[in-house]
Amino acid sequence: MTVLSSRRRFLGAAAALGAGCAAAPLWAAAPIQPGAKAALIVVDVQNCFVEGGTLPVKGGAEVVPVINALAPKFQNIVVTQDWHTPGHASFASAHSGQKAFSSIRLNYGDQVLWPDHCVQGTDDAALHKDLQLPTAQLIIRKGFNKGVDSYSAFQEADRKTVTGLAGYLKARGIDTVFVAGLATDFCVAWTALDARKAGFKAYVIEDATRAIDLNGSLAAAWKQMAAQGVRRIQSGDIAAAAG
Ligand code: VGL
Ligand code: ZN
Repeated sequence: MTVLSSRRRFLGAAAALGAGCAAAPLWAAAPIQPGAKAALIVVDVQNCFVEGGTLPVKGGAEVVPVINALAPKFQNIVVTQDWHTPGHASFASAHSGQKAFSSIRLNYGDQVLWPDHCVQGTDDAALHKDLQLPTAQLIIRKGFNKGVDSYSAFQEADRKTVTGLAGYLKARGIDTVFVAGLATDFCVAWTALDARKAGFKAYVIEDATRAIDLNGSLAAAWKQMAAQGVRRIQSGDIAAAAG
């Protein structure tokens, strides 16, 4: 459409409606209304990933009120927890001479090495205390195989072992996922990308995430997500709960 014809259409619509009667500006995109076939996936909003935790993400706790406000707009909510064994293969401490935030090659591919974090059953691995998701239906724990990491809520880093989440969502007739939580460039991005691979429509709600941003990982993640059809939105793009 040319600029001229779109402007004519806009002016025509404004004139037809008359001044002052439209609640939203005519040029705003229609809000997204998550229905029965949509699920909110709240990724790893755990003590380990906020200030005072073992792998704090800058501003991590700021996603909590945003996610709490989104929750009533969804009929389906899935929560994930990073849930590692002690001595997990993703921990730098499990590899002699290796430092956190470096990378090594494991049998399934490249692995970033992290500080020990989110160990099963510890307070560090618990969900953030202010997270209010009373209607959440499923908690997926991931990264519990000692030798394999799992950023994604769908599939472990060996790219073979599944968590069962795709089957669960499909069995319940869900075809669209909205991903929020921590961290944008690791567990959120891998979850959204695997959702696409499994055939779901996928949105990432940017202001409901915070990133680690290691060596340009955040920009790389957004680029990869765009290429795979993951849509980047803001929490304000989602409509209030119906009814
Ligand atoms: C995550 C690094 C290591 C995440 C989990 O939740 O994004 N990042 N484990
Ligand atoms: Zn982890």
